[in-house]
Amino acid sequence: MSSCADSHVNFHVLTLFPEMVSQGLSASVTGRAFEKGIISLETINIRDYTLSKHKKVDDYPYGGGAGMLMQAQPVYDAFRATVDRINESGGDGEKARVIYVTPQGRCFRQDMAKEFAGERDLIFLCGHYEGIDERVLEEIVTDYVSIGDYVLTGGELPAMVMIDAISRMVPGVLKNSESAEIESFGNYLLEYPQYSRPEEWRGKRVPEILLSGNHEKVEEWRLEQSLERTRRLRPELYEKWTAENQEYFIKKAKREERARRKALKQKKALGVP
Ligand code: 21W
Repeated sequence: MSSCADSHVNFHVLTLFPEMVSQGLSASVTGRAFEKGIISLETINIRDYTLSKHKKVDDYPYGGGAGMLMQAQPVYDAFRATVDRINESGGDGEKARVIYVTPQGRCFRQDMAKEFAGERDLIFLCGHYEGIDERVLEEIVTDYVSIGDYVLTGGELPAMVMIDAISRMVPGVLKNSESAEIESFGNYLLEYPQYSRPEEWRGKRVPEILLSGNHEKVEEWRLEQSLERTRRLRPELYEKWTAENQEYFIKKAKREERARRKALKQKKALGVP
């Protein structure tokens, strides 16, 4: 648990398909962050650690049933080698979180991404076939995490999804302006609609307020849009936001009350009944 200011995160991925993971993350934002050295990625091919003559890493499940299981030995030895490498690089491999990506895990969320972004080393274990021998999981895994209730063919895509989400929480990966914005909404609200040139496209105009140059009014409009969308599409997120931002509605009610009084005063002054 080291969440220091320059929190570099080293990702270590144990997998049978290392090139899938490294290639998938080499583009775009994560790719640039690897190049800049803000985060690092090491893939460990579990097959490289098999002791079997034919490089076999799977076998039949005891008790019968469909499909094959990844055996404990190659997974464990790949893990030990990773721990050793972390220790050699000045970290504490024994204390590193080991995330097993599995449909049986806790569902991955933004708060978990933020928490993992504070770690120095994260070891991801990707399963294939029907799963992994339970005994090695008991021995090495600290966190069981899923990305949602649908069935995939392996854990590589979930690991990539999590690494992507964790990476953008690491200071320096995103441009400062982008990351500040995320924090201010606490991730509870959906995004407001956005527009770029031209001002009119297929008869549809950009909302006038966005062309006004009144930054304060624009921010107010965007927040209202976000709130309205969230209330309509994700009521449970909306409830969370309102519970934590009661002062927003109090301020808004006061602002509206002031505006009402002012209008009333003006009417009276003009002698409107
Ligand atoms: C899917 C592996 C189904 C095994 C016990 C007895 C990682 C994933 C995965 C996968 C099975 C995630 C069984 C959302 C996902 C993943 C591959 C079936 C059969 N178990 N998040 N029989 N969805 N999926 N197990 O699929 O590895 S995180």
